[in-house]
Amino acid sequence: MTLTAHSQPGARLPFDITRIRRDFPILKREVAPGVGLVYLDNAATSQKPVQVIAELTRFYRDHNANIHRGVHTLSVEATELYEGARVKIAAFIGASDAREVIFTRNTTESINLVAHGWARKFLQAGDEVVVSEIEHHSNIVPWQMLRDERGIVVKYIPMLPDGTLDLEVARQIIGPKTKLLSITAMSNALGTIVPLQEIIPLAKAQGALVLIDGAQSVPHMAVDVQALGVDFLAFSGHKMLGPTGIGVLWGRLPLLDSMDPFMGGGDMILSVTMEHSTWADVPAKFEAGTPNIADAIGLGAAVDYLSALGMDEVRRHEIEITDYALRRLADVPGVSIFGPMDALQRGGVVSFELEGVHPHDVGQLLDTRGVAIRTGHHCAQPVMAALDVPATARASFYIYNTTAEVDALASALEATSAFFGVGS
Ligand code: 7TS
Repeated sequence: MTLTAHSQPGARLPFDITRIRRDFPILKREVAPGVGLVYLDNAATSQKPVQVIAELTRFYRDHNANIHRGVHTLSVEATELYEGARVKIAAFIGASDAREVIFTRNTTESINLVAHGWARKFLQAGDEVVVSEIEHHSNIVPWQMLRDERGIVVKYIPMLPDGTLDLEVARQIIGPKTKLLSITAMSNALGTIVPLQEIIPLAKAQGALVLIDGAQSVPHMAVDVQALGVDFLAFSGHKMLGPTGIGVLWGRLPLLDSMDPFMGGGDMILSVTMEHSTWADVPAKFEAGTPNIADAIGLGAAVDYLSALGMDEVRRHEIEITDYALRRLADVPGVSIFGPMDALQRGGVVSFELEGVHPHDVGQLLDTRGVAIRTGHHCAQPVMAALDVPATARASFYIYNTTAEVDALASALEATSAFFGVGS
């Protein structure tokens, strides 16, 4: 298929998508002879631009050394690059102090770090952690584990049939026993954007802390931790053009100072005797062992790339392409779309089912036409239970996706529908 920026007459995407696509060599590959790739699985992981790939290569080729421990030139350079990435990431999310940025492996590890370092230390039996029904498993399971270990109570803000949250119930369950509201900014399974500005004050009014799972928001829209007034933000580098194996936990400095380390070892101590040890200051306290130096630096390059585009432009592009996809897919016979139908209420994620065809079959048939989507429960089984489906098919968009690719998805679905005789 020929990829043009705009297949629809009059549809104008706000930035130069042809130029953006040139930065992602993988988008030119074929998945089979003559079958071009249409990559619509960005909620799982994004592709990487040449700028990020080059930064990784440059690091290993010219600067590779361990950090924080050598006086030699390479070690000093590697340390400067690693700490420089921390500063870039802090600015990207509006943090006032780069020490508030802790490098982890991913969102999952960031949330677990709060569960271990903060909740385990400060929560007691009967204390309540409020999450929602639309969370990714990584923001459910750590709290259930702590419930089983410590007797805390996990409460859920329920999902309404349209995939939005029931704010009436939120008002009832967030109360004086709530110590933490841990909530996603955007559902990975349905795309629902959670109205944080309405929910955060409910927790703050009770003196509770707020953790935002930003795995799906930080890559796709401007996120400012000061403006949000939250306490923790967790996100993954690999969903925002960065490498795999690098993530971030941002937390308010006094809170991070008060927390216990998650892991003990090198680089996180101030002093060690045979009797006891004392901890280094934040962020080193939470970065035991040799960290993922190269990938942190790669994430810094990804943040440079996104900042140059402008996160408001990124969001505008995704609203446009999601709006187009919602309208285009609604016209395909047998397709039902889950989640809010307003592109302003959802990120670039469209979850759907094709009547009478298992989502895995949909995914496989689409793959024969080069269209990569995810099928399954999306690590959000409570959402599937609420929808009363075993799985959905999910297309998810990013900065390099075009309306032509949405057309490719729609025609592949039409072919699938015809193949299975849907509606006949
Ligand atoms: N939270 C949300 C909202 C997510 O979408 C994901 C990953 C995670 C947490 C966990 O991120 P990780 O980097 O620690 O794995 N979501 C998906 C997805 O939708 N398909 O694959 C991974």
